[in-house]
Amino acid sequence: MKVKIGSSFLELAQGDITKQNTEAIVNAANNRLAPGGGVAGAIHRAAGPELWEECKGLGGCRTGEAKITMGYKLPACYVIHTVGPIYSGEPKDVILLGACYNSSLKLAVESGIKSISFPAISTGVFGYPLEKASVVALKTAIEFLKQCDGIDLIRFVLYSEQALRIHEKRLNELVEKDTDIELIRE
Ligand code: AR6
Repeated sequence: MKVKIGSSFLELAQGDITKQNTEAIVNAANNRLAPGGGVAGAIHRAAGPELWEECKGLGGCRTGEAKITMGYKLPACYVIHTVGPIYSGEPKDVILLGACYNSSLKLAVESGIKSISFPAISTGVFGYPLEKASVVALKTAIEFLKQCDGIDLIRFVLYSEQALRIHEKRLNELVEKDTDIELIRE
């Protein structure tokens, strides 16, 4: 599914984030920026050991913030590492998850990156329910594209078909409510 917001595109795809050819991919990292399980493990394996070598020198990353590295053996030139909240059910979850998307996109623009792929941050090991996280992710990305024209493409890469369906449902709801979002039929 693909939509247009101003002159930028936002799309949803099912797949593996390590295979994406956008200029940057986003890593759902931990505070140490160490290789872990899930997306982080897959990204570090595909990028090779140099990625961890570079991460070691960055002094970690606070929850909701973002850091950038090279992509090494990945098809993407850059990895933007952001640390999602561990789901608590409190209002701060929404603020911190939104901050992850915002700080990653801001860092991308500052770095001259025009296309970026995101996984569903915090929805694995960190336990954020997909239904709730998808609303925060999509609304934050759409709001960013409306306010800033530095990014041409945001791709959400969902690992499972169920995660893709949830995001499609949410995005369809947003398209219906907001005339600034144009559905692209391919
Ligand atoms: N491509 C795209 N999505 C994926 C992939 C992949 N290759 N692999 C898993 N997912 P998680 P978190 C989905 O746990 O919840 C790590 O150990 C997965 O199905 O990777 O933010 C870190 O080091 C889920 O929907 O990230 C941290 O300690 C989503 O990606 C911690 O886990 C996020 O799952 C971060 O936890």
